[in-house]
Amino acid sequence: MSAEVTKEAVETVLDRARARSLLLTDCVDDTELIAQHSPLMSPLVWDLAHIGNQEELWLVRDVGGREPVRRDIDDMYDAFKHSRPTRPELPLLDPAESRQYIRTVRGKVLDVLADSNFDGKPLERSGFAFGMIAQHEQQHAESMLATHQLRSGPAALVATPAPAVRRKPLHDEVVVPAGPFVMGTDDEPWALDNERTAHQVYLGPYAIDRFPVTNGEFIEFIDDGGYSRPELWSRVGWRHRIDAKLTAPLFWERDGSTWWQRSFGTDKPVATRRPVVHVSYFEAEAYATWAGKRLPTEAEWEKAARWDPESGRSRRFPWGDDAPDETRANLGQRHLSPADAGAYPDGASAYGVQQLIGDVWEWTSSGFHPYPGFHAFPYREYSEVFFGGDYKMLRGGSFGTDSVACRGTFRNWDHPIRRQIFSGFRCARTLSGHV
Ligand code: AVJ
Ligand code: FE
Repeated sequence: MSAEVTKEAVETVLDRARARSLLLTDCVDDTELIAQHSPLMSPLVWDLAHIGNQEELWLVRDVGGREPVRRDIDDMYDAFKHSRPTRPELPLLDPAESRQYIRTVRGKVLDVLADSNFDGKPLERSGFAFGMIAQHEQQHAESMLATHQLRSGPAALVATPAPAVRRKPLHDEVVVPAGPFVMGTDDEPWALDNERTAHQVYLGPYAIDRFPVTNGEFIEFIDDGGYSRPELWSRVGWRHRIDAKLTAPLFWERDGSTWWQRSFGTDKPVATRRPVVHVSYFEAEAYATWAGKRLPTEAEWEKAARWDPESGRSRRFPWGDDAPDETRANLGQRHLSPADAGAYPDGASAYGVQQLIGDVWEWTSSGFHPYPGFHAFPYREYSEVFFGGDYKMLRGGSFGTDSVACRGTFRNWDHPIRRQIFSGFRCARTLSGHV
């Protein structure tokens, strides 16, 4: 979004989010919508009505000051009151009721939008509350996509294959010289509370991989005994590797000398030139150690992605300030996998780092902490209650992230053991001396 956010633009992103939620829930039958496909995920029908409930709370009631549509269901769709494994036992709205509910809410929201004053109170300024709700729906759509990947049973989703690159990418890194840069933002209209405020950070010299680590590279780590060498793993990481019996990324299976990967209901040989996906933080960390490197910090990731040393300012996206499109990043479930390393040269950052936005969420070594001047907005439960917890930050978005919920400043987080998300990584290393 540029500084001038129009109501047409708001309607476009709300429509796009809704079309995707419906696509993800209309492609399977009611039994599949009600089922819990993994204890890590909600039933799809819970996500669907939860999307509508958040929209009702913030846009119909708070911004619009209108009468509640269904106050009686607030408790059931409050993520903090019911943990994921317990959600199937709730007397949830059934699929037809859920669809009806979100349709009713959306009708009222379009009415509220027409009346809203984008220059008014903070929640409505630049359409923030509407943007927040569009991002919320898209975040749940990405979770629903992860649920689809966990489903057993035949493929329900279709998409064109992600772009391929003939040439094998070089093991290649980019040097980022020492110096300050501006992290976070004050003027991105739909930035969430944890992306604020803009502040200067000084970093020493480092190198960062030009591309995310690929499946082919990850296989070299496996073949070199990566999963059986405790010295490559952190203490907690190795503990987890043993307890969870990790031997390869999630959804991988070996057949003789060939690695196979289950992807949205279809088995395919692992595509060696694509970024590795479905690895935990601990696996990423072990790989980096094996490679003689480490994971980047959040600040290192963001400087490589946003800082333009020539103009001395941070960009909204690696390539500049323009919104993502299909020539620059693999986003929005346009493809159902990451694209080959090197597939988006036009998405390169000022330093020449590629595929920072889209393809895979990238693990960083940083925990979740507020930036200077943080204040919870509009609710503590989006970010603040997670600060200091057992989380690692992920950056850049995946092939399953919509562009409304992805930008150079966007911060995601999860537990370091998680790998049902579309998580990969790239490596970095400290450089010594003057660069
Ligand atoms: C920011 C992706 C970790 O999905 O748990 C959705 C986003 N917050 N509903 C999540 C979110 C409330 C959140 N993440
Ligand atoms: Fe939510």
